[in-house]
This record gives sequence, C-alpha cells and structure tokens, in this order.
Amino acid sequence: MALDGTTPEELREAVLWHLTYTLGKDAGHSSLYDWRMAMSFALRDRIVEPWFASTRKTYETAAKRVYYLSLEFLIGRLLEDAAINLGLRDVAERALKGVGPAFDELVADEPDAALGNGGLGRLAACFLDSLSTIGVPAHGYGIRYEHGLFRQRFEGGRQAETAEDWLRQKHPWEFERPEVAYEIGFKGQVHGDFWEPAESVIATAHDMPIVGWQGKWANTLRLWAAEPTELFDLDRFNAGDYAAAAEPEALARTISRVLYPDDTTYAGKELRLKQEYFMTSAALQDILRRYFATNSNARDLPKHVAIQLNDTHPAIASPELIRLLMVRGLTFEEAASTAERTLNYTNHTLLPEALERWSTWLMGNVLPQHMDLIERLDDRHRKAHPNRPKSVGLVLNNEVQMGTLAFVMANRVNGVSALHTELVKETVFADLHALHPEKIVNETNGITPRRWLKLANPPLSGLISETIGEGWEADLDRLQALEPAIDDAGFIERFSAAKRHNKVALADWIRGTMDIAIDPDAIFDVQIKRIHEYKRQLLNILQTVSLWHRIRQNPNGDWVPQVRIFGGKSAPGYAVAKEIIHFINDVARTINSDPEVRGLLKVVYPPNYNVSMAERLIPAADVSEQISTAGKEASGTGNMKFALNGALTVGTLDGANVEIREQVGADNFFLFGLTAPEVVARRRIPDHARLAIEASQNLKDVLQLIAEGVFSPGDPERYHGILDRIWHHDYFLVASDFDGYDAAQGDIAQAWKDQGHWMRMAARNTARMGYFSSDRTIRGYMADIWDVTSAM
Ligand code: T68
Repeated sequence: MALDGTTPEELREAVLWHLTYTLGKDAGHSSLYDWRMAMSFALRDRIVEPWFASTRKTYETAAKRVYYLSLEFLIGRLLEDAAINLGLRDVAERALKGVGPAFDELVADEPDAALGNGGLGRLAACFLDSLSTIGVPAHGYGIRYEHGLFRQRFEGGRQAETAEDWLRQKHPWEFERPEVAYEIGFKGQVHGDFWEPAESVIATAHDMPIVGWQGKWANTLRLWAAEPTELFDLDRFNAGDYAAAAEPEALARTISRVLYPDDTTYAGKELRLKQEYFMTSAALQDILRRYFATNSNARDLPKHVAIQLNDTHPAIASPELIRLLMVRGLTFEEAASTAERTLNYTNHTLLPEALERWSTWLMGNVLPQHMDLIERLDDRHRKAHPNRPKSVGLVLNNEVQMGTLAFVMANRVNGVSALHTELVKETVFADLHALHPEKIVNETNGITPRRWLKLANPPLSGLISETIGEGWEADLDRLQALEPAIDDAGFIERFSAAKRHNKVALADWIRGTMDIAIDPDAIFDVQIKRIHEYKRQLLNILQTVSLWHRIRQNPNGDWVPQVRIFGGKSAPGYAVAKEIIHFINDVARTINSDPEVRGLLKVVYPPNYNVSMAERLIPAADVSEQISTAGKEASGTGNMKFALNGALTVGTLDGANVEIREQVGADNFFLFGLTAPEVVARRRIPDHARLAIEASQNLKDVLQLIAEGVFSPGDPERYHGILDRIWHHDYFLVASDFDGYDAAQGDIAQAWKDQGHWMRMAARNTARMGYFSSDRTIRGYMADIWDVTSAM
C-alpha cells in the first residue's frame, strides 16, 4: 500500500475516471497516450493536497522563501518520478493490470522535458527535488520553451539537428495560470527615473508541482510563456495582409520559442538578452507581489527572501530588482543595498569564452534604464573601493561584464566543487575576491538519489533496501551501512547480478535500436556528456583506436572484451565538436565491421542522448569516463551518478572528481593525467604536443592511421583538421595525457580479470557516495547562503 493509503483499485478507478471525463475516451478505445495522460492526471491529483498544505504552512509560519532563477531546468520525464516520490510506483503497476498497457509502456511514452543543455540545467532539476524533499519553501523560475534542446540524428555519421517538440502533445504536469501575468517592457526612452518602453510582451505563468520524497512537501516550478500584448493587427488583417497581421504575435512568442542550444560560448544575441530579462523580470515581479501581500517594508526583503541566480544568465536581476523597488518608493541607494543582501550567484564555469558580456550599445538599446542603473552601480562600487583595479569595472571596453555585475551585487558567490571554488578565487574573480574576501563559498554539487538510483536502477536499489533497509533515499549517508556486506561473497554476487541485469537490458536496447550486438560480459565503458574539446572525447576515441590497432597486431593476446559507449550533443555551431562526433562514428563503423577483432572491441554512439537515455546507460556502466583537462570541468555531476551506481571512474584531478576520489578511496578510482597547475606549466612548453607524440609510439601509430584515411576511406583528408590541432594547437593537452590515460585503461583491463575484486571496488563506490546527494548540497546552501530552515 502507498503512503497516502491509495490502493491499486482506487488508483485504477481514478485512471478510468480521467479516461472518461478528462480525455473523453472509452477504455476499450484508448491509445497509449490516453492511458498515460489519465495515469498522469490521477497521480497529479495526489500531489495537489501536499502542494496546498505546503503553501498554507509557508504562509502560517511566515517562513523565509527561496527562489531559484534559472534559464534551464533539465527535468526529463515526470510520470515515474512522481509515482516513486508518492510511493505509488508498485500501486500504479498493479492498477493497470488487466485493464490497460503496462506502467513501463506509459513511462516510455512520455517525452523528456529537455529545457536545458547539460549539467547546469540538470543541477537545477536535482535541486528542485531536494528542496521539496527537505521541505524548503521554494519556487523555481524559468522559461516554458516551446522547443527544448534539439533532437540529434546522425547522417553519414554527422550530427544533424531537428526541432524538439515536447508540447505537441498536452503536457499533463502543468497548470496554466492565465491570471498570473506580467508585462515585460523593452527598448524606448528613459525620463529621469521613469522608463517608457517602446515594446512589451506578456509573461504568463505555467506551474508544475514538484513533489518531494514520500509526498510530504511540494513546491512549484513556475515557467513563463511569452504572449503578445495584442493578438493581431486587425487593420492589416482587414486590408488583406494576413502574414503582417500575425507578425506582432509571432514576434512576442519568439521569446519563449526555443532554448539556446549552446552550453559553452557566449554569442551576444539580442534575443538571448530578451529571454534573460523576460524570465528575470517576470520572476521578480511575482516575488515582490507575493512579498508585499504580507509585508510592507521593502527593506526587510532579505529577511524573508533569498534569490539564487543560476550562473549569470539571470544577472540582470540586480538592476531589475532595484528598478522595481524604486517604483515602490525606495531611493537608489536603499534599493541597491536591499538587492545585494537578497541576491546570490552560482558560478559554473571558468571558460573565458562562456562568460557573458553585453555591448553597452545593445544593453542601452534593449534595456536603457538598466544600462543607466548598471553605470550607477559601477560608480557606487568604485566609491566604496576607491583603489579597486580597473579590471573589476562593471563596464569594461564598452561591454557590461555580467560576471562582475553578478559578483558585486551578490551576498554570496559560490563555486560548485572544492577545486573549482579555489580556482574561482585565484583566476576569474581574483581581484574581486581580494576586495570581498568573505563572499566566495563552496557548495559542491550533488544529485538526487531518488531519480539517479531509486528510479534508474531498480535491481541495485532493491538490493540496497534488502541489505540495509529503506530510508537511504532521503539520507544517503546511510549507504555506509553497506560496507560490512562488501566482504560477504553472497552480497557481492547479488551486486554483480544487479549490474549484469542492467547490462543485458542495455545490450537488448542497443540491438533493438542500433542493430549492434554487444557482449554483456564485456567492460561497458561510458562517456556521456556534451561534446566539447575540454571534456576530451577525442582522448577516449584515440585510445580506442590504439587498442584496436594493438588487437589487430596481436589477435591472440590476452585481451579483455570492451564496449566503448559515447553519448552527447554538440552545440550546432561548434564545428570542432561536430568533427569529433563524425570521427567517433567513423571509428565505430570501422571497428564494428572488422572481423579481425572478433567482437573484442565495439564502439557504440546512440544518437540523441538525453536524461532518459542517461537513466538507461548509467546503471549498466562498469567504467565512467571523467577525463577533462584538469582545471576545466567546474564540477561534473554525471561522475557522481556513475559512481553511485557502482561504476569505477577513470578520471583526472578535475572538478568534483577530486572529492569523489577522496570519498571512495584512491584504490577504487583510476587516476591519471596532469593536475591543474601542471596543465598551466605544460602549456608554457613550446611544442609540448610534438614532444608528447614523439615520446609515444602508440600515439604516433594512431595519428598515422588517421592520416592514411583508414577511418575515412576515399577521403584521407577528412580528419586532417583533427591531426593539425593535435600537433600544433593542442590546448586541451590530449597528446600530453595520452600515455597516462592509456596506462589507466591498461590497469582497468587488468583489474577486470579479477571479477571479485572489481565488484568489491564497485560496491565500495556505491557505499561511499552518500556525500554527493543533492540533499547535502541544498543543506549547504540553506546554512551558508540562504539562512533558511525546513518548514516541514
Ligand atoms: C556545467 N555547466 C559545468 N553550462 O560544465 C559542470 N552554459 O562542470 C557542472 O557540473 C554543471 O554546470 C553544474 O554545476 C553547464 O552545464 C551550461 O549548460 C550552459 C548553458 C548556457 C550557457 C552557458
């Protein structure tokens, strides 16, 4: 029976009721879609009670609230997640028995809500789950993109993009709130402190209830859709110009039409600034409306409200909050000091090309009053720090520096892993850190164990519950209690059987979708993440080529069967990453069709990697590839999901790898590569790549094969760009780390031969990953940044 006492019979009744009265369908003539909708509505109904109760409790206790502002929420599928958090997963399965399709089929029918690019967006989704599980009164604010992250296909091995369309079918998890609407202005004139926008759109709210573990608390994710202030131009319509008549509507809706698919480079496009301001202004107007409904003193805002900015994307929040507070009668100085005690900023990257800057011309044109306010904030900061270095100006070289703006106007600034936070202090924000030594804090990322263990890995979560009891789902440190069982051969056998079950399921899926046969007893080595030079998928595939070459040279050697699995998308405009994708696919075709390797090595790259594919791949992985150039990956969160599910990491000392290795123990982690300071030193050596290549026969052989066109028959030039970059522009040090990585891969193959030992290492990873629950991360934010407690 479920937590709220719902029986399978009751849930079946509710599903049939929704089929009939919400969908207007007869059970005998209902499609999979109808059943999924009906089940979603039946479960959603059970979230509404705790949702209302949470809101009532928040008002009654006048609890301080948290607002998480993010341009991205990569939530994935919601049906099974809701069922699990409500304790209704089994009940739902039984409710459908004999009357409709299997619950798993319903789950698989749901499109992913892909409102994000990668780690930053997925972190926001994990945080929502933890905030509700802990019972923090919180709202997420974002954009209801009509089209999420593009769909990826491979055409002749090349990435091709098509529009994603998750809203083509009705989205059962949202409540449209036409009455919650705000006007968002753009452009126009400023007269003193008064702004007269020339254009405006309406932001309307769509609410998704986010229920926590065991359904005790539910928060709201409020996503804004852009709508025109006027539906269409009737004069033009009457004059017969139908396209022009529809133009104002189309232009307004463009703002929430599509997610920007670039996770690394800053582009400076007007539409992006409009999206950022649209979301931020709507959120702040909503926050202030709620605040002033029960408070009258604007300057007390930071006592009742903490706002978190997910990267600089909503950093326009500081001038916007100041503007809105000045409309309410505060002076500029009162408003600025209120804003800087309310706002906080999380940094997710040190890559200079990703740091947002807007030309003062564009900012002045799109948001003229905000441009004025930013200049006043710059003066204010200069006066407070008369000796500040020039580098910390909010405006530099006619560009607004959004990182500096976010930093200066934040109460707390945080990095996302211990190493990253230190590098934030030493590099991008070194000068600001010297002026504000108390501001920067660390909050190492985490992941929700509800989705990334309970939901994604039923065999392992079942074994864990049988071994240590339930309760680890919301108290992940309890996984430590597995430690004694690791010496028990029976437990290790079951641990190993759970992994094998997941590997068989993955092999079946790969055969079904890609028509490639893989051996479930081979090492499943997985690298899934956005394709980027710094993440070094190239290092992995070059070493794969080397392994292939050596197998061919010595076919009777003592080889361990391996499957290298890749997944990930490139930003559509990132030519180098797209070349790497094409190369991986060419290598896969070559190796997979080579009879000489006899299935000892396979390369698989399923297209369109997304959250639900991650849920399939991670539980089946033996090896987790976390091989970024040290100093470049702020944290990583995939690394945590793999280790929690009993994969061994091969990785550099980068991001949260450092802390994962500390937790799981150096003996249970395959470390290689240059450290962050060594990377900096290595780059100073002229011709470092040539030196590394000449010292490595294996790497030389690989580069030779590529140069000969072995992977691009009839087109030997195809990968000369890749070769040229390795030889002459190897900024990410693929050549310098090649031998170290190859040796670590050798150690992995060696370790695999002792399956008992391997499985104990894997189980130690699971047992020691409790620290990386996003519940722990959120408790860190609560104590160090927000000054809030649970209201549950
Ligand atoms: C990631 N950043 C970090 N950015 O790369 C990763 N950027 O190390 C970290 O674990 C994760 O954030 C969570 O902290 C991103 O994912 C983006 O997706 C992005 C999107 C738009 C613009 C810039």
